[in-house]
Amino acid sequence: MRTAILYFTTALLAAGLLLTGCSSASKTEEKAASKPAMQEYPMKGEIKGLDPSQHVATIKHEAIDGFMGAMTMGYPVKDPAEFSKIAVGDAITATVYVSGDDMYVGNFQKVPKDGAAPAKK
Ligand SMILES: [Cu+2]
Repeated sequence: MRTAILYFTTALLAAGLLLTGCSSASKTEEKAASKPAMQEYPMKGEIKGLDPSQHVATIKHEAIDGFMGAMTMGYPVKDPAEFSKIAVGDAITATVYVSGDDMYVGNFQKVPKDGAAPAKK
């Protein structure tokens, strides 16, 4: 029982750390919209870790235009179907969904690692 509580506390702390990771970056964009509309940002990166119990994917991602710089951080993946699509080591593109303080990632697409990814024009 004690270990379960410890684990839960640890998970809460970890979640808190994850959320503070990008809060400052996202806050700067806001103020304009009083009602938090759903924003979508394209993401490109690599899956570095998966936490199936929390449905959090640690993603090393490139800079996300208008949202945050390149970094490695944990992102909640709300849709179980999306979470099951990805594995550690996958190169992916995805969409970051942001609404107010809520943020999660979905729309995962695997990218071939051979550099065969479609070039941006
Ligand atoms: Cu971040």
